[in-house]
Amino acid sequence: MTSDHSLSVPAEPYPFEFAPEHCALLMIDLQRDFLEPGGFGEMLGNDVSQLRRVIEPNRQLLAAWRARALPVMHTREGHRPDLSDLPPAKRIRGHGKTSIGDAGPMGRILVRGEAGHDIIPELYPLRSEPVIDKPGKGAFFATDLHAILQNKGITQLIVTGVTTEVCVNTTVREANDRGYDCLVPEDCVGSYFPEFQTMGLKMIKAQGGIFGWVSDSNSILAALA
Ligand code: C5J
Repeated sequence: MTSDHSLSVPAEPYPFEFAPEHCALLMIDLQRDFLEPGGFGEMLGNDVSQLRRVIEPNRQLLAAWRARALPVMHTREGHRPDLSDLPPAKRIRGHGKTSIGDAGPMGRILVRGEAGHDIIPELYPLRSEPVIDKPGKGAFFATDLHAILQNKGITQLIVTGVTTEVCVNTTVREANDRGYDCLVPEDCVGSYFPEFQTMGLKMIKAQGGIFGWVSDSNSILAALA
């Protein structure tokens, strides 16, 4: 796709107008430890089915972006194996028995290079798709994401992934402050907690779209068709 034509997606609080070639699909933290049965998320007592329902709509959106050679980026939350980029406050937060860097069911928890830290096979990045390793919840903090987006002329983002109220919301807020328009398809983002899913989406679209827009994958796919 080479022209700068604009498409319109029905969304809340009002339609999202976007130019596909300037709009990246940004997939947040679709990592094995968060989504897979037997991973760290489930070990903590979370119901991973609440997150796994996002896999199929994300797969369809990813296929559509790839089919049109549009920009796709992925993020992973995690830390260096020596934990030198892990703030002590983050390590001890929650006073759990197991914390970041400890041995978990799929390797050391949230450590780069470990099996659980990697992206689920269903949505695995292509070699051509940048993977942003982020130490925080937001994808812009201590990463080169902003530079990569600027270099590619990207001004709009479709933000998907997990979890809605934590890394998705933080990233949307960071992106909004940097001047990006963000659209969040509600079926492509997930939370272990249904009430946070609802409120996380409401917070984005409230007050005239204070952080962005909310829609769904079918509406985006229909606009692209
Ligand atoms: C993400 C988290 N990815 N909930 N992390 O949301 O700690």
